[in-house]
Amino acid sequence: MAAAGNGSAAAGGDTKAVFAQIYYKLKEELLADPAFEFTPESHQWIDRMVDYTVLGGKCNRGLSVVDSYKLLKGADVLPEDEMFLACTLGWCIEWLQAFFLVLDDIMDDSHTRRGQPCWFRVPQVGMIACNDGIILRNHISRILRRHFKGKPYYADLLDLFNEVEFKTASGQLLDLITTHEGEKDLTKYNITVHRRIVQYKTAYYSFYLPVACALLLSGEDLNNYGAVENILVEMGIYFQVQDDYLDCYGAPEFIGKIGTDIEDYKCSWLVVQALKRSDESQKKILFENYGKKDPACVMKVKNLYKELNLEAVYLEYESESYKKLIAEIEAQPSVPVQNVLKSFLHKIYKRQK
Ligand code: GPP
Ligand code: MG
Ligand code: MG
Ligand code: MG
Repeated sequence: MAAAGNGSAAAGGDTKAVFAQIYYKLKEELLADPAFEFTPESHQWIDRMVDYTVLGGKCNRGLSVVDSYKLLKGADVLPEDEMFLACTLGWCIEWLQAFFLVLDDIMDDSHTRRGQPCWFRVPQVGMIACNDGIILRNHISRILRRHFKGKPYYADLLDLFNEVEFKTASGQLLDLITTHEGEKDLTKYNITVHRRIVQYKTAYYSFYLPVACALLLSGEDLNNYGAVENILVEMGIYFQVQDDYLDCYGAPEFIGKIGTDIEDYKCSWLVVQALKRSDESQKKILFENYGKKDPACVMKVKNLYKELNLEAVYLEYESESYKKLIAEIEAQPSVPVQNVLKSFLHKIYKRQK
C-alpha cells in the first residue's frame, strides 16, 4: 500500500485497508512528538495504551468520514492526499471515542469492552487510565495541528471537536446525575429525559461529527447544514436506543461488552418502555429490583421485560424510526447529501452489535 502524499489514487474498495494503514503512521508521529522527550517506558506505555484503546472497534465513525467525503464529492476514488486527510479526520474521531470509552467504563464500572477487559481493569493500569484518557484527547489536537494547521478550515475543525466534546460531556453528566446514589427515583424516568441524555452523550460525536468533518474537508460552511445536523441527531438517538437494547439482549461474545445498565440504574430506553407499560404490581418489581448489583434482581427485571414483550416494542420502534428517517432524508434538496445520510443509516439499521 502506498503512503500518502505522492498524488496517486487509492481504490474505492480499498478504503478499510488504507484507513487501517494510516493509524500506524499517526501513532508513529505521536510517538516521535518533539514536544515530549519519551523515556523508553513512557514510549512503550503510550504505544500499548493507544493500540489497546483505539483499535478493536468497528471504526464505523471513522470510516464514515471517508465514505461521506467520497459521496459529497461524487467520487469513488480519491487523490491520495485527500484520502489521507479524510482518514486522518476519521482516526481523530476514533481517538475521541477511545478517550470517551476509557473514562465511561470507569464511570459505569464496566468489565469488558471490545471483547477484552476495560483498559482500567488491566493489571497495573487502574486509575492511570484517567490520565490516559486525557492523553488520548490531547493526541487529537496534536494530530489536527500537524496535518491541518494552515488549512482555511483549521479553526472550524478545532471548534467542531471542542463543541462536540462539550456536548458529549454534558450528556454524560445528565446520564450520571440521573443515576445518582441516594436519589434513586424511577418515577423521574421517561422518554423526554432519555432523549435528552442520549442526544447529548451519543448523537453529536457519533453521527454529526463524522459528516461535519467531511463537510469541512469539502470546503462547506457548517452553518448551512442545520437540517442535516437535525437528521443526524435523530439517527444518533436511534443508535443509542439500539445500544440500550443490546445492553440487555445482545450476546456479550458478540457485542464485546457485558451490559451494566440494569445494575447501574441507567435511564435506558428499555426501562422507560417498561415503566410506561407496567401495571402497579409490575412497577413494584421494577422499583424493588432496578439498580441492584444482585444477579437475582437483574434477572427479575429481565423477566419483566420479557413479560412486557419489549423485544417486539423495540422491533416496532426500529422500523418506525427507519421509515421516519428515510422520509426526512428524501426531503433533503441535495442528492449527494441524501446519499451520505442514507449510507450512514444503512450502516446501523438492524445492527446486532
Ligand atoms: C455511551 O454511553 C456514551 C459515551 C461513551 C460517552 C461518554 C462520554 C464521556 C465524556 C466520558 P454508554 O455508557 O451506554 O456506552 P457503552 O454501552 O458502550 O458503555
Ligand atoms: Mg455510560
Ligand atoms: Mg458505558
Ligand atoms: Mg450502553
